[in-house]
Amino acid sequence: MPAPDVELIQFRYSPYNEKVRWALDWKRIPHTRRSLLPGPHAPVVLRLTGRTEVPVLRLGGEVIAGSARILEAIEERFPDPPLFPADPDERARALEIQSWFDDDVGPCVRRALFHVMLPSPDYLVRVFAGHRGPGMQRVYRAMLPLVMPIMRRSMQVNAYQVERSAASIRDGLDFVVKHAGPDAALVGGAFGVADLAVASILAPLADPPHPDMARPDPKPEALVRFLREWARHPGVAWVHETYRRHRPGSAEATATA
Ligand SMILES: N[C@@H](CCC(=O)N[C@@H](CS)C(=O)NCC(=O)O)C(=O)O
Repeated sequence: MPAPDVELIQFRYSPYNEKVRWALDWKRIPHTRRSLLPGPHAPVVLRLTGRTEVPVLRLGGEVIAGSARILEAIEERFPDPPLFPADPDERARALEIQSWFDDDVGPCVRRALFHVMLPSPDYLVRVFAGHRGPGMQRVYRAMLPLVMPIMRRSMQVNAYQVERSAASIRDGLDFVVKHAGPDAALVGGAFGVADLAVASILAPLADPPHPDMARPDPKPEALVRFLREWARHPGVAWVHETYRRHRPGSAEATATA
């Protein structure tokens, strides 16, 4: 059988993109990844989907946007092993948890993270453009002062919103501590879409040692402090445990720029 034509258009290290990487890797689906730079990505993605958000998955002739829709399409096309619970109530519960983390906790985690990373543009270049050559890294570094205010506005990175975000993040972490059952699973006693979604969205707080999510070292002091503060929460230990048990290595076939 020929290898399926699957391409993930993504940002490196991004939690919503991590959901899709994890699903592809967990189902051992050979795929390619095109890692775009935040900012210059906009016209490329706009042409594909009419919006600017990644992840986007090209699956054969289809272009699918949004991590939750992509996971559904992957499950439909590659049902084995199943990521979605077979029981309808458990499935509904898992999708409800995913929506909460996607729509509420995720933006708060991202806002808190960028609050500590935006003052370090050289580090942002290493995070997002570390896979590109030195010339492109210099161009991206020169462009960042133009892109950063747009990022600040779109993610609402300001003192008031950052402060409010901490409570949502804590709610998310408390939830996993309260609801993790056997095998650390949140729904139905076995690893599935809820665990994958929640662990991906919370991963920036945990910095799990997986090549797709462990941001480069050395990290700026503010980021080190941020990780140290959240590391005290037992929900962060759940993220590490879920990565350790269930996050396989990459099924990426060929790295593309
Ligand atoms: N709900 C969307 C959220 C995706 C999202 O927020 N993507 C961010 C990266 S983490 C993005 O593409 N931001 C740039 C933009 O919106 O232009 C999903 O689940 O895919």
